[in-house]
Amino acid sequence: MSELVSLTRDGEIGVITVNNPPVNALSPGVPEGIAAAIEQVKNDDSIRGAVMIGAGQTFIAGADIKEFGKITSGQRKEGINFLDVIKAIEDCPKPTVAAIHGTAFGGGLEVAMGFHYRVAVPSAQVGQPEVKLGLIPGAAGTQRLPRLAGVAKATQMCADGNPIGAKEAASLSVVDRVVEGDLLQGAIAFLREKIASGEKPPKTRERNDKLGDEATNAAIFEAARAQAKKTARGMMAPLAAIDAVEAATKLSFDEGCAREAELFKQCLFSDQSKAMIHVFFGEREVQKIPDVPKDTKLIEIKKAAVIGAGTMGGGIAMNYANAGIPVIVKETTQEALDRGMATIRKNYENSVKKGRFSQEVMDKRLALITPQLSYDGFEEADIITEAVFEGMELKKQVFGELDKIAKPGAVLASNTSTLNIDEIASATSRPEFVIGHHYFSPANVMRLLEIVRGRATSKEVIATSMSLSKRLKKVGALVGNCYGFVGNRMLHQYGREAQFLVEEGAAPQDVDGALYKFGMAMGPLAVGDLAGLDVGWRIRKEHAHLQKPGVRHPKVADQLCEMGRYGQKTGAGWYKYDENRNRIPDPEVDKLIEQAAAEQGIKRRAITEEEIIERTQYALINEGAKILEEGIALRAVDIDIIYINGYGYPAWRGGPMWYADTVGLKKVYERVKQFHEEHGELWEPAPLLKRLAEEGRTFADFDKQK
Ligand code: 3H9
Repeated sequence: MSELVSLTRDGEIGVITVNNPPVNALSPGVPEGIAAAIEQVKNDDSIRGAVMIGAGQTFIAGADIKEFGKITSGQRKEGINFLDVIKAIEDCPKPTVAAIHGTAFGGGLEVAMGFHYRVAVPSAQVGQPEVKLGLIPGAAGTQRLPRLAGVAKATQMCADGNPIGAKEAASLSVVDRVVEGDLLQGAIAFLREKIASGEKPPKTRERNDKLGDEATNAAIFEAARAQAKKTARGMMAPLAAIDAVEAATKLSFDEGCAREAELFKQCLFSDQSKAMIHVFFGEREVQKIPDVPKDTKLIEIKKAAVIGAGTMGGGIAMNYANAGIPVIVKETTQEALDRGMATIRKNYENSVKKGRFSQEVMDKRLALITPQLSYDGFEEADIITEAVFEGMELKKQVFGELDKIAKPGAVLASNTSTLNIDEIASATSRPEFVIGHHYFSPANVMRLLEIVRGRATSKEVIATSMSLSKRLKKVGALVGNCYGFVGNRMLHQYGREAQFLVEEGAAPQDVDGALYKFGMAMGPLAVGDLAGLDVGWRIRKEHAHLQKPGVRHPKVADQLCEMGRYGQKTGAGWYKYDENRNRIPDPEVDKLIEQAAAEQGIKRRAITEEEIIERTQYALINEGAKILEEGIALRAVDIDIIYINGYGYPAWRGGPMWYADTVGLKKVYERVKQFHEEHGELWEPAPLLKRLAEEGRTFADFDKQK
């Protein structure tokens, strides 16, 4: 045994404790320790059975994810094999119980399923989340889970990766008993009952009664594949997971395990898995701010207020209510307030209809939102978020008013998506309390919160914002202050190239289609129509004075707006929309595009999908490299996390900077140089991109060496 796993006694019961903080991952030493403990239980005549429990906050949260990178990079020679350990647990002649609290995820659940019985506290969760890392269960999870939960549920759990709670696990026989009160004592009591009953310890791998019949299973797998192709478009792991569960229904247990191992290996060595593991660690890395220590004092957020009940303001208020924080929403007219509250109510009603939560939960959340026209109660708010129209004068006016009303020490956040946070802060006497909280539409759904640090923003306000983002179930990413910050500054380049490509010869549906195929949730022109083309138009007009003369800029979007074509909300934009909001290519737009091209002397030509991807992606990457070098983003991975959580970038590509690494920075830089020659100064190569390319390095290296 090792320090990571101990065996103690409670009378005639052996208690195996796994102690590998923070999440008891199956790092080297843990499986070996469990095997040794089981061996001792087997050989010690005074022990009649064993319970295994996790020390600290959880049972086993899975394999140690850090080990996968070591295997694929060749640093670790042998693969990971837990199968023999799990079989040894299952073959133990004395009954064994896994006592689960926190999470039994991935390899954790696979180990637990090797035990003869499982008990869990009500708050415990069990699941096979491997697909979220681009993997499939690799320690017989796809073989044992269907034997406990049945084929349909196991297929779903392995393919979508979502966990289930203890109660549901018990109803599916994944867990044998839900234990109220002390888990260890409950598990020991359960084990003693089993010992007294004389029941032969059941082996999961021998339980074939839930493996179903061929016809029913075929329908389950077909439906699951169709679902995976829709909800996990472009991803190979969910389909591989379904194949592996299917193998459980068609092959012997050992043959099924061999098939699972084969599929696991394919996934492990794929670019997709490497990308998704990068994203997993990235989401945790972004929470770390080098100059803001972990123990920075936080401002307690008990009450919130939001200015503006429009699309953004309403969504932001819902975030607070969802987190149980009372929130005031202020508007300037009763009509706007009523409209905003009606939208909030409708959103909640839809969630209840879809079964996401109960009517009671909805009522509670709605009751936490106080709509009003005045600033009454703002003096008690610990945080006030401004979500008015994107215009500097208006924002400064609002912050001037807030400065007079807000209590000392309150966080004053602006939901600006582009504007200078220092200038907004200058309207107050307390710039250290001013920060950007840039939410993404719909604000109650999108996970990203771009947190914009002003010159004077205090560390307490930054730490509070980062911690708040977790409470609001968001991924908070700290960025520096510049026009458009990280996300929109890059988006500007991406959108620009999409529009140039259209002027140069691609149809809007060609550009959107190629990027959708690449994996983006939606193409950029379709996104423009969805978000409202007038938003960008208003911003462009406000910044018209910054436009350099002689530099090309896209023409068509402005012309669409001048024609009143704002996108979906007006029934037309880059596309026409039918009553069901289906996109339809519009010959009128084609004409407009041809005209714009002619006016600029552009000879339209056939444009390949490859060029569409390169022009749009490399525009993102080149700007990303500039942002990185300027320190606007702390790390390349921060940019990736921002793009995945705020801009519909496919997680399986790892984000734009990771994607650049997979293409190879040398190739990206060469193309950027060519585009620079062909298209001029907008393609000025980022010095960092040039340097890394010439040194044969990657953005991931750059992060490591920071
Ligand atoms: C697998 O099991 C494959 C098998 O089929 C077998 C194949 C042969 N490994 O998230 P947190 C770190 S695949 C290594 O902030 P929370 C994490 O990086 C695995 N490290 O806490 C962080 O480190 P740091 C299947 C891990 O309370 C710290 O722990 N399992 C692992 O919000 C705290 O994490 C999964 O996919 C790990 N497995 O959430 C589960 N897990 O402090 C992945 C966490 O340095 N994990 N860390 O930044 C989770 O979902 C969440 O971490 C969990 C806790 C819900 C457990």
